[in-house]
Amino acid sequence: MPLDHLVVLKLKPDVDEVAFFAAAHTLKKIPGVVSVSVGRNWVPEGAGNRGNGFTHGISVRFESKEDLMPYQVHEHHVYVKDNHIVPNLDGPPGPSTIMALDWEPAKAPWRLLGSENSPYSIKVRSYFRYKSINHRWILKQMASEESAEIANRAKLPIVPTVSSPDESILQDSTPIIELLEASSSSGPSIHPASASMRFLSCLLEEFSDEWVAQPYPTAL
Ligand SMILES: N[C@@H](CCC(=O)N[C@@H](CS)C(=O)NCC(=O)O)C(=O)O
Repeated sequence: MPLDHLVVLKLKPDVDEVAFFAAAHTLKKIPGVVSVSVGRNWVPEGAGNRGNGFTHGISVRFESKEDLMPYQVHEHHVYVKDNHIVPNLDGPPGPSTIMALDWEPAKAPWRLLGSENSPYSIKVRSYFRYKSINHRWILKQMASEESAEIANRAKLPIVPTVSSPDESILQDSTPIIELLEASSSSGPSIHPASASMRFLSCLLEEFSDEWVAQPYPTAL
């Protein structure tokens, strides 16, 4: 998972921005750095500017959080900090001239559009709970903007309908669960370890899911 590193700076009014921006971009050559963005706060003073005196920002994306500490002590980072950042600060290095934040970008949750009366919805919700997958349960009956937004992207007007973190739509409870099971390594498996028990488990699932719900034939 990537790590985003944000540094917010209060630089002197007469900072040589061309040199400062060029130096910041050279940080890209440090191992683990995916991208660098640097610039001046473009909102003018008095026009809704909420910079609290801070004037510039540098954001660095790393391949992973393991890259941050080696970056901090990397000789090129130390060079850029000592020669282009600290001398340009509008005051001594401290809380009023520099701040930094680092975060792993949080994934949007899975969203499960379902109904309390729908056994297929409850089946998929049980799976999300069993695997401790971060998700939101959205009731179709509530007819909210969010439920309409998910339903409108779905091919079929049925529940459960699942919207993934990357906004793709999944339908039909068994393939939804199998897809999640194949793509996640976390949590307990829903399949028994032995091949014969796994076959039996799939057979029971298939029977209960597709056939037990069918109307019983009254005449042969
Ligand atoms: N094979 C589908 C069946 C889904 C299904 O039949 N859902 C019913 C509710 S249990 C449904 O949405 N019916 C239409 C509706 O409620 O508007 C699955 O396993 O997800």
